[in-house]
Amino acid sequence: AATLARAAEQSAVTVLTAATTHRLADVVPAPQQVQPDPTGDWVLPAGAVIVVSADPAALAVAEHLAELLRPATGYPLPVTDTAAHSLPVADAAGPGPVGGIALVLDEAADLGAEGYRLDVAPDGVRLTAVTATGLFYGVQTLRQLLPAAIESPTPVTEHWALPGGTITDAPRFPYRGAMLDVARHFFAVEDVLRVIDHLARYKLNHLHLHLTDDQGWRIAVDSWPRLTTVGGATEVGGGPGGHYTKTDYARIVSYATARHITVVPEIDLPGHTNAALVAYPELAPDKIAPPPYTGTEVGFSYVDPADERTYDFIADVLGEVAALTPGPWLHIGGDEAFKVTGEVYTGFVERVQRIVADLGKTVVGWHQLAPAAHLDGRVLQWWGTTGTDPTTAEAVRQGARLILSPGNHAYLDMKYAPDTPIGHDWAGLIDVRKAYDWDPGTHVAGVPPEAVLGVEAPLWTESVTSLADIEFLLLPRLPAIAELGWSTRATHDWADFRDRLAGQGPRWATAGITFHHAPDIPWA
Ligand code: TNX
Repeated sequence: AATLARAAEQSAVTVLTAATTHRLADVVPAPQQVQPDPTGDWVLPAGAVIVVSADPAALAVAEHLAELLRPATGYPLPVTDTAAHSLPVADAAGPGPVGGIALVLDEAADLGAEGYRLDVAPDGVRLTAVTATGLFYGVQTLRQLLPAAIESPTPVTEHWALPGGTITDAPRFPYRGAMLDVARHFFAVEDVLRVIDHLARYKLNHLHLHLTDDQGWRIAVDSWPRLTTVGGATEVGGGPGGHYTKTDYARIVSYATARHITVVPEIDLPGHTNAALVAYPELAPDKIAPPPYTGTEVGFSYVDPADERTYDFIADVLGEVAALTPGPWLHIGGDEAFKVTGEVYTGFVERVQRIVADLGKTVVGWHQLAPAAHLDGRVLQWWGTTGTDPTTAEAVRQGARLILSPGNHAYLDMKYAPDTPIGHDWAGLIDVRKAYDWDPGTHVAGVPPEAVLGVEAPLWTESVTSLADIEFLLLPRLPAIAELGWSTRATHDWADFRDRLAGQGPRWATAGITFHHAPDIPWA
């Protein structure tokens, strides 16, 4: 009788599994290779353990996984490293621990620096990667394969089933980012951390912070304190503005680092500098402080390119920002400096590029930097809407690499549709399909795929005043850009993407994340 009862129980479990298990391919961004094994489904038991290779970075990823799974499951999910644990996870070819999740670092695995393999079998789950970063991406995939209820902040009763099989995955491009403009409207550290969470879900690895603009200066610089006390006290629409102390910025950087995300700070020069000029009129061409600016026009302000003091200022600012920033990049803007033209502009940019290089950092700038002389390693960020610019193509021929942020596909401040309550339309309307249907590898004429470092989705915030606004514009388009950065072109398919994206809706809803119920997505 006991045997019969157990058989009945098992078949009930099987039925439930069939009803609640996702397809192994239901992941955004699309994984490179998916081999489902319908006999391999696994259910996370209450007593599951997470076992991890004895390595501090891998251990941190295992803890991150446990923290993602504990709130909804209510399970303890203890984390132990293999040195302290007897389960046979060191054998990379063998099965995972019975009833557990193994995170295995394997230097010999053929998975690349960011790749991972996920094996789900009836006796457990094994994640394998060469680096902790690869494990982190595997964790994001694992999370998406659990029922949407896993996003609940409080315990729920669920059958925590995972679909059986193997995923082998790695990114197409090394640079996958999003930008948040904290200058037009200021956003608290907590909001930025939440944006970082959204990036991490979709395997983005760069957060570009647009820290300075006409309407506000947002990062503390000890040697020029009025930048924040005066320059930080304004924003679009006349609100109070704000700024990040060095401690605030360090918090953002460390939160990002823990999620394998590199912060790219932007100090926009020589234009977009009204807030700095209000604080330090000596930087202004006429040495007269302009009035604070809280409107949304562009292109009127600039620091004096003819005054040596300007370059002292820039060296001080970039020096302090570089010292706070562990990542390799310093973004120097360079866009819309309409009043600094020709040789004055290129001469200015060339000097600033040198300052960045002397600080040991790599220059990133908007593609307006293109006519300035090449400097080794420099990266241009394409925000054009036409797909052609001979000057940019020439800069690439000289060795510049390109980050793709085409205004008419990747600008998350563009409206979805004419009736979108916030956003702009100067680069056109961007519905989800428009955000998805382009190829970063071939988008700009004369720029070969090898010169493309990756993609970035910028969010300008002239019309954005709250975290809910940010999320509304980010979701569901950010995953589209993330997929273009991560997934191999062979997986590109609108109908398939649309269906996978639909499955994200219940996750966001469960997690309390705002999103646009875009009509082109068949929301689950
Ligand atoms: C252009 S894109 C800008 C920003 C604005 C944005 C609004 C770029 C490099 N400059 O200053 O915020 O358009 O969409």
